[in-house]
Amino acid sequence: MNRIVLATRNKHKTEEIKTILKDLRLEILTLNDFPDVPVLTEEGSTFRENSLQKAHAVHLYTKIPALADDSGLEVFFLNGRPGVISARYAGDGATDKENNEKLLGQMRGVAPRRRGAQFRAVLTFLGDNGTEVTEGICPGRLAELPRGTNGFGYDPIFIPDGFSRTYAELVAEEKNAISHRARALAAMRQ
Ligand code: ITT
Repeated sequence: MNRIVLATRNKHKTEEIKTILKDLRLEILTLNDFPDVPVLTEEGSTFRENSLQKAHAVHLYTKIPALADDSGLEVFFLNGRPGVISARYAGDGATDKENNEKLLGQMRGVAPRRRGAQFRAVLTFLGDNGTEVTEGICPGRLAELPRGTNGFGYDPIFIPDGFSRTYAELVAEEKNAISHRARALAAMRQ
């Protein structure tokens, strides 16, 4: 069976990617299988740069085809922030709750029609035959208050288009049918 390694330390991403790819005959390893891989630094100014960097670093170390995901939430009212710094918006080591609170605080009083946002995921697959990069976007808007307990990150405050529930109120199958990550993975399958 072919093997790939996911170049992420985010267990929620890992779970989503494994679920979405479960029909493929593929052994999916994670960085838990390679405890000595150095911490991946993210110094790029774009999702694409960071995604490439993570895939390269892990492939170099493991010699196994690597799949990296760099992703984040882009809020139009904030000119695309938090964007590439989504994971550490409220500071290094910030919790999801702190990031959500900072963002909702900045959006307090902003009218519903100006709360548009999108999630973006840029995936890099780096294998023996070269590099593939794909992108997926899920458009939506920010909620006024957090709702729901599923998922991770900004899920409780993001309402995808076509829904009145937040990502965190969707069950995994619903999120995985429409998410930015699922769309980028669908493109990667091609
Ligand atoms: P790796 O770099 O190890 O993959 P990370 O969590 O640091 O893990 P990123 O730098 O790509 O990954 O940051 C992504 C952040 O964007 C993540 O921590 C969340 O805050 C947010 N995010 C991305 N996808 C999300 C999703 O599906 N739901 C909620 N938040 C998401």
